[in-house]
Amino acid sequence: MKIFLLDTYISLTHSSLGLQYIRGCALQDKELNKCLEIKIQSLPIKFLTNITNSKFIHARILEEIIDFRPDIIGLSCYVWSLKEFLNLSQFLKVYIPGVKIILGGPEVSFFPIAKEILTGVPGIDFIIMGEGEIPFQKIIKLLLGKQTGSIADIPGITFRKSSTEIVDGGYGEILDNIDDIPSPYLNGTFSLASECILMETYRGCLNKCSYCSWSVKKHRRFNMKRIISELDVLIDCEMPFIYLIDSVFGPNRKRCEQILNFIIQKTSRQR
Ligand code: B12
Ligand code: SF4
Repeated sequence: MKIFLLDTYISLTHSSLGLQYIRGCALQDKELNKCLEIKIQSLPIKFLTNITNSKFIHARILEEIIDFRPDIIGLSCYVWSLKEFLNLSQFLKVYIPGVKIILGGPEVSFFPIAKEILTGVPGIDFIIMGEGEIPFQKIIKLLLGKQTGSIADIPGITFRKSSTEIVDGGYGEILDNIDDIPSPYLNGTFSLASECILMETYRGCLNKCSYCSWSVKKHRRFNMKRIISELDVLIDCEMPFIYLIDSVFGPNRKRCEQILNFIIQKTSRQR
């Protein structure tokens, strides 16, 4: 089975961390590893925004996806890309008959939006709300026939049961131990051609501000050894920007100092 995962970036070129995480977790499953080919592509958002205006740009994006002949396409939706992806999905369904389209990402992680999309956009098959690592692995297993049951048995998948009924899967299971997610920086699957690398040292936020989407995520930390190893690799390959994407930098002073001290020591040795 072939899966094409697509993300967008705004300015600096980078390879999506979310998609690398969900690919890593899917391929970690021994059964899936044997029969899955997953390609990740990140496009500048300008490409997609031009879709409606320029048939040429449109064709170039489609060509790469069509040539890959995916069975499933996963689109990573943020506030800046949802409209464009919904647009693109209509064409993908026409050019790749039978392809299943799965949406994920923060912009589709709320039920009213997920329901509106499934009601109004026939090209979309499934929406995964919240963290994607476990629900993505499970839905792929089911679609491949490697797991019995039905889509409704997998928490976290919102889908169209019939032309009039949409099932709200709510939020799916999350990993308690986020170190179980393979690091794309340590296993060499990230693109060295990127200008910017995203790095997560923990998930969620210790503060619980009611208006913020971060506050509903459970707080979990990556192991310090892993963080230091990732920094080591990224500094060695002279990554121009390492973007720390944590909700707040420094809620834990000791961890903060460990990270900063490592960066200072490592970079001063290299000068
Ligand atoms: C890096 C970043 C940026 C970068 C750009 C990134 C890029 N692609 O070019 C910069 C700094 C430019 C940026 C800008 C903005 N950003 Co920003 N940014 C982020 C940040 C810090 C990291 C994203 C990330 O990689 N996370 C790590 C991965 C692991 O998590 P994830 O992306 O959520 O992915 C998980 C799930 O969502 C899901 N998933 C994701 N994709 C898919 C796809 C499939 C198929 C599946 C199944 C699952 C799935 O599984 C993943 C693993 O669990 C997030 C906050 C955060 N920490 O997440 C905000 C965030 C994405 N940004 C946000 C916002 C609002 C903005 C701005 C609009 C802010 C502003 N007012 O200017 C601007 C955009 C400006 C514009 N021009 O449009 C919001 C988006 C909210 C939304 N509904 O989309 C976020 C969530 C922050 C927040 N909590 O408010 N941003
Ligand atoms: S990220 Fe900021 S706004 Fe959101 S819960 Fe944490 S402290 Fe509050």
